[in-house]
Amino acid sequence: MELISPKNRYHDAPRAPDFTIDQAWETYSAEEHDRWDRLFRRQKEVTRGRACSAALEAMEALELSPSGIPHMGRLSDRLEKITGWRIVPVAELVPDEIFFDHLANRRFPAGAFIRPEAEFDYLQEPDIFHDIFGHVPLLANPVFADFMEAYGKGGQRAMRLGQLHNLARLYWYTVEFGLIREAEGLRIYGAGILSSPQETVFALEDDSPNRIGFDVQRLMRTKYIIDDFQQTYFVVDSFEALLDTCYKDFGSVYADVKGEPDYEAHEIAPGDEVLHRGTHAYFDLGGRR
Ligand code: HBI
Ligand code: FE
Repeated sequence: MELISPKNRYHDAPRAPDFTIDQAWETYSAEEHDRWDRLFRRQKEVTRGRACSAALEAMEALELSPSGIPHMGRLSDRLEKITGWRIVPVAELVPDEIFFDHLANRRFPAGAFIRPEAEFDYLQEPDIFHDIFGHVPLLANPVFADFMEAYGKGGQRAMRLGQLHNLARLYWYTVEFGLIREAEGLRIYGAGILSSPQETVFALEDDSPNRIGFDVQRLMRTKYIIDDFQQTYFVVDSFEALLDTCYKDFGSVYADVKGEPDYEAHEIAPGDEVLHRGTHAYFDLGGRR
């Protein structure tokens, strides 16, 4: 029986100035490898027919599988051959400027710890399953890989302009909770959805949330919630469309939204391309049960 270990045994790991640590892959216990396998098998099943095709194809190309917790260095060797990205182990959330610098240099900081059994279904902090199952596959898609580097560079500028909160909303409603239109219908690309069995179904199939066409200015004015399913999901037509928003000068977008009132997470705004007007029934029942 696994000793009741502290939630995150990497919390006090020695770290480099860029907050990276040693993954110490050989220290994962059999229980931790088994937990990865159970998380992987369940999520692989529930994302079938729901994850975007780019993510499903990348999982095969990267040989992600239920064969224990991945070794980030070896996985990075495969990823780097495709888009030049590497995965660097970190203990937990790192300061924004460190995070943006990694992204701007095609390094994705991934938590080295795996969630405790007690938080098998849901945890707020990004553990290795959220980061590798949720975020890493799309880094193998050349256009999304370019978007993530551009996002990192945009984040560094946003910090200098004091506009970080706008860019955090862009990250949240795309990288973490984004949907994409495919020929067969809506599909998921946001890591926060892809790594959550419940939200994978809720985001696509529940009547409760709004589903709205992606509009960067509208999105930057929209509040979000961090401890429950989203009340609104934004839908892009393609990763090229997402990348284009980064090549536009964000400065003008910030100027346009500055001083404009925020939208609540559940609101429909004038001019929205409404793909589904949510009933908000889930939240009227009190949210996370
Ligand atoms: N650090 N390790 C890690 N992972 C994240 O996803 C992360 C972070 N630091 C900051 C952050 N995300 C968000 O605030 C971004 O919007 C910057
Ligand atoms: Fe994440």
